[in-house]
Amino acid sequence: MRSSGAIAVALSVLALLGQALAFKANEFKTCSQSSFCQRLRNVPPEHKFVLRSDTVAADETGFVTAKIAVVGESAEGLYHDDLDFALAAYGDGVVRLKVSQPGRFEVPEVLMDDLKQVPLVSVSKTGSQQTLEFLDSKVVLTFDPIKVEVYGNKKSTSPTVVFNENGLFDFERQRKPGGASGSESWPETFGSHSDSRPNGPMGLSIDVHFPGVSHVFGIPERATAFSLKPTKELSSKGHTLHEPYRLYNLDVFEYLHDHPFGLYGSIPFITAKKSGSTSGAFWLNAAEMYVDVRKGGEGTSTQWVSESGVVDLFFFVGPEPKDVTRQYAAMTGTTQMPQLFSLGYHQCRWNYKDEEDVASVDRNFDLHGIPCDVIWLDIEHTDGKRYMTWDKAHFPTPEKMQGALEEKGRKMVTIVDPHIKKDDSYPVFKEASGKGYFVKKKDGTDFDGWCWPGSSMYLDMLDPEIRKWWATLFVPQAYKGSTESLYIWNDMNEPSVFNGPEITMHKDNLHHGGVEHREVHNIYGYLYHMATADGLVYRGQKSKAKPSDRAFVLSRAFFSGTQRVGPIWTGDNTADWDHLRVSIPMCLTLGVSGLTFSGADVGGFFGNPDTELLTRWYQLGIFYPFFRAHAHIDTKRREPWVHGEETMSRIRSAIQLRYSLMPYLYTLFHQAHKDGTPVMRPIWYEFPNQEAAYSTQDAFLFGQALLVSPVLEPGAKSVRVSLPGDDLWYDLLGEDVHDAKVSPSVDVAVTMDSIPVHLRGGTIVPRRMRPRRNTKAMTHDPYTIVVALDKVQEARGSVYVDDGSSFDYKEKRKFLRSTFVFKHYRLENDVYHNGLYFSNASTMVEKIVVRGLTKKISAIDAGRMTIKYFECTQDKSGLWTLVIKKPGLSLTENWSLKMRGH
Ligand code: NBV
Repeated sequence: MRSSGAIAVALSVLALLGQALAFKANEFKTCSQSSFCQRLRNVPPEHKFVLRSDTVAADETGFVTAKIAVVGESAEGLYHDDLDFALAAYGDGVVRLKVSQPGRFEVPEVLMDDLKQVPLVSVSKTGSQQTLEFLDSKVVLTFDPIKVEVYGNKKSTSPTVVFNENGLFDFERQRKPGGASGSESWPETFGSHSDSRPNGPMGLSIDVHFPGVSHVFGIPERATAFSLKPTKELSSKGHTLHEPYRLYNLDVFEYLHDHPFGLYGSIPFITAKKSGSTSGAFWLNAAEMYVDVRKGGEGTSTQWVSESGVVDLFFFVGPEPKDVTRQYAAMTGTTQMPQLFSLGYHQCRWNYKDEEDVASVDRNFDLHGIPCDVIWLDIEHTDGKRYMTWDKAHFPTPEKMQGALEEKGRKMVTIVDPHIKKDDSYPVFKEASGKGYFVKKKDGTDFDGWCWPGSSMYLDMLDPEIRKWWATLFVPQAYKGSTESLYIWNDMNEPSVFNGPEITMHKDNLHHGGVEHREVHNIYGYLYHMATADGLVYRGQKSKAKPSDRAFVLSRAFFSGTQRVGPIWTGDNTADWDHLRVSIPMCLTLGVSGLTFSGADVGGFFGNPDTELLTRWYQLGIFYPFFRAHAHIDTKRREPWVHGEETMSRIRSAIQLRYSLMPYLYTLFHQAHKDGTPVMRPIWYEFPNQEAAYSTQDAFLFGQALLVSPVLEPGAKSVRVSLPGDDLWYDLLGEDVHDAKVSPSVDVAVTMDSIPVHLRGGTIVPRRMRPRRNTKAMTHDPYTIVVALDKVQEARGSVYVDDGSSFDYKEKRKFLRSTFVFKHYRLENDVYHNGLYFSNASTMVEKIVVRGLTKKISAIDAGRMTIKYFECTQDKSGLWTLVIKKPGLSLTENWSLKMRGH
C-alpha cells in the first residue's frame, strides 16, 4: 500500500503545480509579444515582390517555376538572392504554390508519398498576366506585384481563391549574421526565457482571399465558435484588431471556453463557404503561426504569419464540402481505419488506483449491464512516471489484469508520455542517452526539462532512426507487463515542459540535422504519435500469438496528417455547461479539417459535474467519434453507476444507443478512411446551400442520416430543433415525423432520459439492437435495417463490415459492403464481398423497419422466399411503419423484397 504520508506529499505537490499552472493569460504569448507577428501582421511589406515574367518555365510534368524579384531593396545585410517560385496542380482541383529560399526548412512526413501532378495543357500570356490551364484547373498569375488566382474550373470567370489580393505577402529573407535588422535585437525574451534566434528574423506572411465567402472554418485547435469570428474589423473609424488565431501546440492548463488561443494541436487548413461553393487553403508549415480573418462585402480575407519555414500552400476549389475534404485528404491522408473496439465506450480516470480498482470497474460494467470496451490507466500506474513500467505495489500482475479484461473482450490503454525520466537505472533513458537520441540545447548538449518525473529528456522524433527505435519498445519483451491487448495513450506531446517558455520547449533547441525546434514545434507531437503507433504495428508483426492488428494510440498534440495515425481528444476541459457546448464546435472543426476521430472528455476533466450535466454529457458524448469519459485526480468518482439507479439507467441507455448504431458508425469511419468525409458533420456539410445553418454549432449530423440536437442548458424542458432541407425527419427514439418544408424548426419536449435525435428521410441505417457488454460480444449479432423514406418513398444506405481489427480488409480484401436501395416499393441489397470470409451466421438480418410508407403493405415477395412475419402500423401523421421480423436474409447475399399494398 502507498503510505498516507506519500499521498499527502504527492497531493500537495499536485496542488502546488495546480496553482502554478492554473490558466493565466500572461503565461502565454500574444501576437504583440512575438516579434514576427508584430513585424508582419497587417503590415504591408517593405519591398515589392514581383514575379519575373521572363523566368516562368514549365517542365513536361506540368511543374511551373519562376523567380520572384524583391524590388526596392534598401536594408543592408540581406542575402540578395531572388526567391524561388513553384506551382503545380494535382488534379481534382488541387493547386500547390511554393515560395522558398535555399536552406529553409521544409516540413517532412506530412504529405502523402504518391502525389501525382497533372499536366499543364495551355499557357497564355498577356502583358501583365499569364494564364495556366491544367487538366482540370486554371491559375492566373499576375506579375507585378505577384498575385495568384485559382479558379474552380477552366470555364470559371471569377476566381475561387486568390493569393496576395491584399498585398500582404511577405518573405523575410535571411540576414547576414551581425547585419542590420532595424531596431530589433535578435535574441527575444519572454518572461525569464530567452530565445537566441541565431538566424534572425525569418518570418513569412501570406494573404489568402476568398471572394464572396461569408464563413470560414478550421485552423484548430481552440475552444471557440465554429464559424470563425473576424479578428480584424474595418469600420469608418479604421481598423480594429482583435487577437489573431494562434497555431502553436501548447499545454494550456484550464483553457477557457471561448478564446482564439491555440491549444494542444495545429492544423493550418481553412475551409471557406458561400452558397454554391466550398473551398480551402492549407499551409504546410509547422512553425508558430497567427491567422487573421477579415470579412467584408467582397468576401473573406485571411492573413497568415509564420515565424519561419517556407510558403508551401495548397488550394482546394471544391465546389462541394465533400470535394474539399477529399481534396485535402488526397494531400495529407485519410483517417486510419480504426479498430472496432476503439469506437466503443472508453472508461478513463486519473487514476484507477490498483488492480483491484480496475477489476471492480470492470465488474461493475457487467453488473449494471453497461457496455464498455476499454479501461484506461493514467500516469500513476507507472513506477515513478517511468513510462512502460508498473508501480509494482499497486499493479503487481499487469498481464493477469489485462488477461482478465481480454477474456471479456475488453482492452486496456496505458499512458506513455514523451518526457523520459533522467535516471540511468531506467532502461529507456539509459539506451536513448547512450545513443544520443535526445533533443539538444543550442550548445549541443542534451536538453533537460522538468515534467511529471522531475528532470526529463525528450526524444528527437524528427530523426527517423529514433522513431524506428522507439517503435521497437512496445513488444512485450521490452514493455514488460504489457500484453497484446494493451494499447497506448500519448499525452503531453506538444511537448509539455513545465519549466520551459510557455510550458514547452525552447525554440532554439536542436533536432536531427541541426534543425531548430522552432521549425518543427507543431509536428513534434505528431511524429511522436506516429512512432508510437508504428510501435503497435511492429508489435503485431513480431507477434506469434495473433495476427498484426491496427494500432490504437490516442494523442493530445496533433498536426495535419495525424488522421492517418490515430485519434485525438480535446484535452483538459472543465465540468461545466460552457465546455459541454464548446466541445461541439471543437469536434466539428477537427472533422472538417481532416481529423474526424476526436472527442472531448465526457463529464469534463476538471471539477465535479452534477448528475444533470453528467447525463447530458453522455447523451452528447455518444455521438463524438471518440467516446471516452475521463476525470482529474482531484475529482470525485463518477463512473456511470456512482450516482444511483436513475442516473445510471440514463447513462446506460445512452451508451447502449451508441452500441446499437455501431454498424452505422463503423461504416461512417470506413467512408472517412476512403475519402476523408467526417463522421461528425456540420449541417452545411450535407446541406451546403442552407446559409442559415453555416454557423450552427448547437446541433450536428452524425453521418449523413442522424441529426443530433443535444440539450446544452441546465433545466431544459425542450430543445428548438432546426430541421435542414425540405424533406422528412423521423424521431429516432419515438414516433414523430416532421416535414422540414412545413416546419423548418420544431420545439421538441425533452426529459432527462434522452436528447432529440432525428433520422433523415431518404436514408437507411444498419443497426445491431442486442445489448452486449462490448463490441467483441456483438460479433455474431444479427442486424436490424432501418429504412427512413423520403417524400418520394425512396431511401439509400450501406453497411461496411470487416473483422474489425486486422489489415486483411486491405491486404486480402476481406470485407463486405452491402448497398441498400429502397425504390418503387422494392428494397434491394447489392453486396460486395469476395466470397471467402463471411458466414451467414454473423451477417443475418433479424429485422427490417421501414418508416414513412404512404400505403399499408399487405404482401412481401422475396423471390424464392416468403416473408411471413411482418406488421404494418399507422402513426398519428398517417404514415405507415412496416416491421419485418426474421426475414431469413443475410448481408452476404443479394436480395430484393418487393412490397405490395394499398
Ligand atoms: O496524466 C495526467 C493528465 C491526464 O489525465 C489528462 O488527460 C491530460 O490532458 N495530464 C493531462 C497531465 C496533467 C494535467 C493537469
